[in-house]
Amino acid sequence: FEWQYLDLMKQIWTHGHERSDRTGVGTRSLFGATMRFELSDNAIPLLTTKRVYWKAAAREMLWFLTGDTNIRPLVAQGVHIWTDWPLDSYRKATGEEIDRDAFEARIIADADFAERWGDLGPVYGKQWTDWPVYEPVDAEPSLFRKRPKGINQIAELVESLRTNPGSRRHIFEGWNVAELDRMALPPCHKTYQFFVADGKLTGLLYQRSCDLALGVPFNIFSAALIIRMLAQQCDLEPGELIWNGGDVHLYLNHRELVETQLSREPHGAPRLDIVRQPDSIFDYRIEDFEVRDYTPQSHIAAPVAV
Ligand code: THF
Repeated sequence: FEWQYLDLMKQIWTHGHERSDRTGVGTRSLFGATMRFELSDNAIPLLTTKRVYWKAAAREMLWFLTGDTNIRPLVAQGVHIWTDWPLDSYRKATGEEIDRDAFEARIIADADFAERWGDLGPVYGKQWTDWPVYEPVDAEPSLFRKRPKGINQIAELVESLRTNPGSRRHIFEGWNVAELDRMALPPCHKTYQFFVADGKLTGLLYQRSCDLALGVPFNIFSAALIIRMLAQQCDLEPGELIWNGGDVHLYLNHRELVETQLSREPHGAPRLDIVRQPDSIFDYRIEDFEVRDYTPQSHIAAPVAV
């Protein structure tokens, strides 16, 4: 499976359009790409040409499912992948030259500080589990009131997979157009669709913007993980993950990572076991996931563009 990733990386590095981007770093991009990953026999798309910290990705997925949008619980678990955005807004707003560790320490130590500076706005978790709904006020039909509880797309998805597996509407969506401007970052992995056939659950992820070197290794693992969790909850076998990328890019400051990784060859076939069957899709814990046969080559560090 991993050659698809390496081939895409090579393709973009050699033929990508060089463009300046929102972050100012500069990228090479290609538009439109597909990768397919087989998930049967517990196979999991975890890259072996560099170590991928899959537990951080799994913790992030569990955090999405809680509906939380504040980085505090992530930071408390040693997951740093979302810190740079709140840190950047804090620095810009206050002018304070606080470093990342000190910022994270304050997020942990001071709940008020975390509430003020640690929130990402209505990003993934919020839209997935509590998509806002507005309804007209009876007495004044031109006024709309926000329903106390929004739509839990994940709960509804589990229900629809169980009761109407043949549906073509098994979707959850992060791209809430009306709320994009309040998000620290509009969703990259924005649409998930599912398909049931022959007792197998296949998932398709459409990702509009894909940081191939840093984000995508996490994103494909996470997407495979949610397919596995949903399959377990719905008594289905895992089928495939189909990953569709829109703007797929390599940041120009990832040259060393790209060259190192392209000089390596994949080896082994990692598996993911889910060792417990929780009562609901919202009750998974990190200890429920065990990866085996994963002997990756060394981690390759690279800076994230904010
Ligand atoms: N913005 C950019 N520029 N790239 C992204 O991948 C990205 N994301 C999320 C939101 N905005 C993004 C954040 N997800 C890492 C991994 C995932 C991220 C952000 C950063 C990262 O730095 N990974 C390193 C270190 C991991 C660690 O220390 O645990 C790595 O080597 O994998 C895509 O969803």
